[in-house]
Amino acid sequence: MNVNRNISIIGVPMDLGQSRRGVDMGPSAVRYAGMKERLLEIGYEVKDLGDITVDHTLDESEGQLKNLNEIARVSDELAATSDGVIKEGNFPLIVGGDHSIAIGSLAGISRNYENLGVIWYDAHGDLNTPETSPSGNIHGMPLAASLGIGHKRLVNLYAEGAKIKPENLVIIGARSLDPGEKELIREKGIRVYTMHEVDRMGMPAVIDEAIGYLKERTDGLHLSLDLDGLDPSEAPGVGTPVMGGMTYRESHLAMEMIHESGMLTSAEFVEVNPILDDRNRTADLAVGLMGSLFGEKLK
Ligand code: 4U7
Ligand code: MN
Ligand code: MN
Ligand code: MN
Repeated sequence: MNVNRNISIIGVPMDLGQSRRGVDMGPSAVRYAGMKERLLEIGYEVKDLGDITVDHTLDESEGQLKNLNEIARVSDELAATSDGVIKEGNFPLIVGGDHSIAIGSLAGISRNYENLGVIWYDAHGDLNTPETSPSGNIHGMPLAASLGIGHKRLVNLYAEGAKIKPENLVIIGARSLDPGEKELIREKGIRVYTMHEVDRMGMPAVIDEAIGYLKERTDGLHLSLDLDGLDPSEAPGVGTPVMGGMTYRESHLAMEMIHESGMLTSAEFVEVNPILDDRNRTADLAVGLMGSLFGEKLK
């Protein structure tokens, strides 16, 4: 399998999945940091499909779930758009927005594979349900919803039931897991490389093992990269920073190795918040990581 040479960018200016305003400006910040130019420079055909419309004036909660209706509506549109991009033979590159958008991207992308593999690069597990969530914020729930666990509006989005299988998922960089998330990880036997494993094994062994594991069982690979997976000293522009994260070099190496695997079929970069950032540093970082992920040559 070779990396698709035709990339379609989809912006999702969503900030309803969490409580820090400003992450809706993530797609603009990443565009401003030169995403398209960087990919063109490497030699890809790049089409920017623009942003999906998000209505931020809506502010409703359904029980424990904040802004459920508008998040579900946007997710449905994102699912259809990403599904369409793959059906046209292009590579969907989704830019957020908060991580709740992964519910829509995975719903649309997974339609095209029997066994979609997912690498979830994040400080968090995003495996909460309305019952286990300490915050009611949907950006802490997309992975659970995609596994078929949680509110039925999110679980049955775009298609009935689970979109991915727990054995096709690898979480990398976790260092803030809530009690309910830990329970779910144990119950489903989800493969998680916490910061402990990243420190002990080193990033090369983590990625080698993750890729080897996914290669055997999957027919597509989606990377969902939450910028808070990196250390806040390097990615300050995120809403839920957690100390002790992956470094700039570790993250670039991870991207380079994922590229080398030739397995990647879709990707998303989320949680860039320019209001909390230091002169667009986190958006610049995201674009640099895209360079490595898409095979930019160092020499
Ligand atoms: B992100 C949290 F409680 N687990 O559910 C929650 F710590 O997409 C944080 O990874 C979720 O940034 C973070 O609210 C979601 C919290
Ligand atoms: Mn996170
Ligand atoms: Mn996340
Ligand atoms: Mn966050």
